[in-house]
Amino acid sequence: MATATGTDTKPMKAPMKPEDVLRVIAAGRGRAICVPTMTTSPAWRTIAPDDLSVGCVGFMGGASSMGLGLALARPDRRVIVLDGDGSLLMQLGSLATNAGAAPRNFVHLLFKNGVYHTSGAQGIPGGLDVDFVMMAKGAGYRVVTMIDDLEEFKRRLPELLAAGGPVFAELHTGLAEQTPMTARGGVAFHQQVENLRNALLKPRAR
Ligand SMILES: Cc1ncc(C[n+]2csc(CCOP(=O)(O)OP(=O)(O)O)c2C)c(N)n1
Ligand SMILES: [Mg+2]
Repeated sequence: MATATGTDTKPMKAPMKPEDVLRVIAAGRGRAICVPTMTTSPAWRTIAPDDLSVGCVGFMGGASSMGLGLALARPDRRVIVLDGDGSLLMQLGSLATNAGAAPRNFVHLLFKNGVYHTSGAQGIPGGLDVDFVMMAKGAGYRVVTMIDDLEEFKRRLPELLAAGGPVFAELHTGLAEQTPMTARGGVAFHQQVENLRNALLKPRAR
């Protein structure tokens, strides 16, 4: 129990910078299809400006469903979803859908910042206390974990990407430098889909 003096509380660990986390993913993803959403979107299009990503902007909680469809359609490719905590909370049932479909090539990375940053940083219900790892495990994901340290993330990402999914990792991250509201633009959704389709149709060329 916390006290006014805070003497019996654990020291707070500084959250990882989301941009640093994204750079580690970009370096280790190989040919994986990536599905960023919310505050991962603006940074991802700078860090990984390729044709193998398709952003989920606007439909909260839809990123992992889009990733699931891609993973089922292309079992030869790994699919990495870069999700937001408020978004996932809005579509919690998607955890059971993803786990039930059991795609071995599906990696769900949750950027847990405790707020709806994109819409003004209002606190999400439960804030940072919501345990998404337990929820994913309860839903039936095969591999679940929490990571709050960048060096550990660097070390463990290859193992998470090689594991038989569905894989879920709750990443403790701070606020991104940009949101889709402060950094508008990027490639239109229909064009991203077209680019991804073209890239996937000639896998040997990539
Ligand atoms: C159904 C629905 N309700 C509200 C919104 C408005 N909205 C857009 S982004 C956002 C917050 C997203 O928060 P989170 O998923 O935690 O991502 P973060 O911005 O923190 O990266 C909200 C409330 C929306 N797009 N869809
Ligand atoms: Mg959030």
